[in-house]
Amino acid sequence: MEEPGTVYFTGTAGAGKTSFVVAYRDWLQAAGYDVITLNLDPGNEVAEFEPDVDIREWVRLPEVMSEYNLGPNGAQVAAADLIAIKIFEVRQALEEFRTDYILVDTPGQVELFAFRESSKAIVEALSADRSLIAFLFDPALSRSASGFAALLLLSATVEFRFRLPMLNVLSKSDVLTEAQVGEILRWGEEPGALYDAVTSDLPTPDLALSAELVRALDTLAPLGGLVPTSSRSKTGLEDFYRANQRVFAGGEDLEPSHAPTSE
Ligand SMILES: Nc1nc2c(ncn2[C@@H]2O[C@H](COP(=O)(O)OP(=O)(O)O)[C@@H](O)[C@H]2O)c(=O)[nH]1
Ligand SMILES: [Mg+2]
Repeated sequence: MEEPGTVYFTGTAGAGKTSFVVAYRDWLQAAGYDVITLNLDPGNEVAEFEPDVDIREWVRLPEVMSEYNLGPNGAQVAAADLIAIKIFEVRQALEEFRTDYILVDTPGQVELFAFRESSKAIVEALSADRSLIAFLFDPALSRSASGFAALLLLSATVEFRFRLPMLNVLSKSDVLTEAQVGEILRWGEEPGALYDAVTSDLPTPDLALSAELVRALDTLAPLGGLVPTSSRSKTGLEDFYRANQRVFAGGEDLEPSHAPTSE
């Protein structure tokens, strides 16, 4: 059997990672694919999310806090390194499943995933060829041009750190109007439009900085299309799936392992 495709979900706290993992798992299952979920967030508290493999079996935030006498933030940082120590046990647990897809929910705070050396070790230990990172753009930040530009930089930072294929996702798009979604997509496609919007956003625009920033974005993050999705209204999931396939199979659609056939 082919190695499963592994999708890591990252983005700022509250961007909708856990909800997206749940919605996308359900979509893949309904489409006939085998999919399992892995929770790597030791602080995950979304009740509807029952991951198949859960890091909390090995690393629990309250226990890290009391054992090392740390507050919640310190405990998150310590936990990120403790996860790396347990990662081969996590991999063994994953290997007990035969599956097409592994969806990985990552720690709530993007910096714990993007900036800890241990995260790179985790990703290397868990998956080889067929993996990608989905970076979720929170609509609350993406609505303003400067917020969107900042997220583009963050997404580029994640790509720079992991050197894995990236898919940028506009999450919770149900909270935006169609016009807002259209504007955000345009910022992603036309750096000039983003530049104009960023500079008109700022009360005293630092034009030189903004211009350099937009140039950097243009070269760093040629955004291969931002995919608007909503876990609440279950939209964009098929588009996201197709984008996954373009990464995993070079554009070819995989046969679902037990999908109902049309005959
Ligand atoms: N309107 C709307 N809210 C969402 C959607 N996805 C998640 N949320 C809400 O956004 C908040 C954060 O979601 P969560 O999945 O926990 O984000 P995470 O911190 O990135 O894992 C929760 O209150 C969710 O109910 C969505 O597609 N639409
Ligand atoms: Mg979460």
